[in-house]
Amino acid sequence: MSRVKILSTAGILGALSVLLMFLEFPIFPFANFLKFDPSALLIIASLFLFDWKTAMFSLITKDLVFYFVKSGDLIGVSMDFVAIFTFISIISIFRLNINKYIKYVVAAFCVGIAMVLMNMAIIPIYFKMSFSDAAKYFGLTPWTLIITIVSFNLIKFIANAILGDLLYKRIKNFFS
Ligand code: RBF
Repeated sequence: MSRVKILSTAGILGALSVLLMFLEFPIFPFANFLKFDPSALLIIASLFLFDWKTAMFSLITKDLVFYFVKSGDLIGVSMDFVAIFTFISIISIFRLNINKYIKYVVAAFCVGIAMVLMNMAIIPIYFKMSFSDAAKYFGLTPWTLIITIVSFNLIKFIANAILGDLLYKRIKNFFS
């Protein structure tokens, strides 16, 4: 496939994923700033169909368009961006020959750890209170908030990777 065709397909996948982002809902009602949406499945399909660079192009398109049409929440969109960037980067560097589902779980767990650190840095800016005060505000302790963030990212990325993989298998012949 030519470079132009790949880039336009990547842009279309990014634009379609904006629509899926509108389906966002909180998995844990007590931490409603963590919103699940199935849009990462198209970015993951873009990675499997093409490569890391092309998937990054879909991801930048998705979060840029979503920021302008829906959210206006730069921090929220950036957190989604960093989480998906980390996931697709880990999946593309992962060269171990293990079961793909184990790969998804390991990568999703690593994203969970990275996003705990990101949340520790961002929550004081976003909610204007310390991480432990924010935990208290949500009716949690700092540890249960950390477990919530890891669980959220595990669910978000395992679900999106399985769906992205299924979609990839259905459409890959179309692109070869
Ligand atoms: N998205 C993730 O995929 N993982 C996260 O750990 C995560 N943490 C967030 C923390 C804050 C304070 C905010 C505002 C958003 C976070 N998001 C995270 C993004 C969120 O789930 C949602 O996709 C965006 O807010 C776009 O509506």
